[in-house]
Amino acid sequence: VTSPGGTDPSTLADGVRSGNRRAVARAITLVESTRPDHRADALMLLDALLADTGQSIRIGISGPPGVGKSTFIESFGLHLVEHGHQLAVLAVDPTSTRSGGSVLGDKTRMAELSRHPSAFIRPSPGGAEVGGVARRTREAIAVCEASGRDVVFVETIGVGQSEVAVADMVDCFVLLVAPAGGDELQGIKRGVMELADLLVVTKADGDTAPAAARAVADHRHALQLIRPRYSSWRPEVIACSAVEGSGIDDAWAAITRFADALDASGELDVLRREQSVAWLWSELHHLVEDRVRRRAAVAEKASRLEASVRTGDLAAPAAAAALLEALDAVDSTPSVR
Ligand SMILES: Nc1nc2c(ncn2[C@@H]2O[C@H](COP(=O)(O)OP(=O)(O)OP(=O)(O)O)[C@@H](O)[C@H]2O)c(=O)[nH]1
Ligand SMILES: [Mg+2]
Repeated sequence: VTSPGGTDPSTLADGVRSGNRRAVARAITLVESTRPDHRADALMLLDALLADTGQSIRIGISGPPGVGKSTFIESFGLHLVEHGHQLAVLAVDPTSTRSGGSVLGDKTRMAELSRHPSAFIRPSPGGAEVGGVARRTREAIAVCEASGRDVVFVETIGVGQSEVAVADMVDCFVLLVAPAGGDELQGIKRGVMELADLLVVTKADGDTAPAAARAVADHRHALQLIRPRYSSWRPEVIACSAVEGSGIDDAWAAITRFADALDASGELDVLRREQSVAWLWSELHHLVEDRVRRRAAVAEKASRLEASVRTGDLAAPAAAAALLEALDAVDSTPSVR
């Protein structure tokens, strides 16, 4: 049995655990593969790595296009690796929907970080929808942790459901916001604000410094109206200039305080357990969906039912129940192949 790199899963697991970059890259390619035989290998790999996962701090980084995510990750990331951390940067966006380009397209903005031996940067796999990319990102996090990374960034563009998907797989969700307040603040969806454990106002330098200071005050005020997600942590707002390097250490200090507070209260443990259970169910959901698509007869029925649901001729729950029945029928028929 061989994986995309021509290595069997247990050898690949050894390579990952030893921190070998090529092994890590190949392991992530394996978990991202949609081929059923690769999937079997990926499950063996993940099982072999399980005992070595969970020890990193997982940080989600989100924000609207152009807010300064890539620049922040470069400067924050360099700060961390210079302080001895082993960093991984993963992205959750379907590259096709990105205006500014994927993490890979950002190599110029993350030039120094991407060359640093203590940083591992992995672009988002292209072509897939958010759900599919998020599904594999959890597994990529596990691979990175097993390879000895103690800080994992998961970057997502702040435009859709991807924030929720990312917030569901990280410990700390950092939302980057532009140096603008007042009415413009309304532009940030309340639902996204509610996910944030830390708000970072970017570009707190030069001409935009005064606006950044006002934005900090406005966001602090706005956050008071939001019910905190944890009893041990109230979301904080800081200002930061990736260009001047100011606020970068504040960001790390806030994240470590967050992690310590949640750890002490036991909420971090609860969060991760709940995330694992949610992962189980979302994976099962995907597996059933995969199965529907792979059984030609059922897939055909699925597109017909989908059309009826779309036109309003059939209710979605009825269509779903009919598909599950069709799947059962196919699966209980002895295969001719
Ligand atoms: N003055 C100033 N400009 C910044 C700062 N951070 C980013 N910028 C500028 O803002 C622009 C967008 O920065 P990016 O880091 O590419 O933003 P992004 O959020 O990654 O953008 P997308 O990948 O397109 O979503 C660039 O022109 C940066 O040079 C900062 O701290 N200060
Ligand atoms: Mg970017």
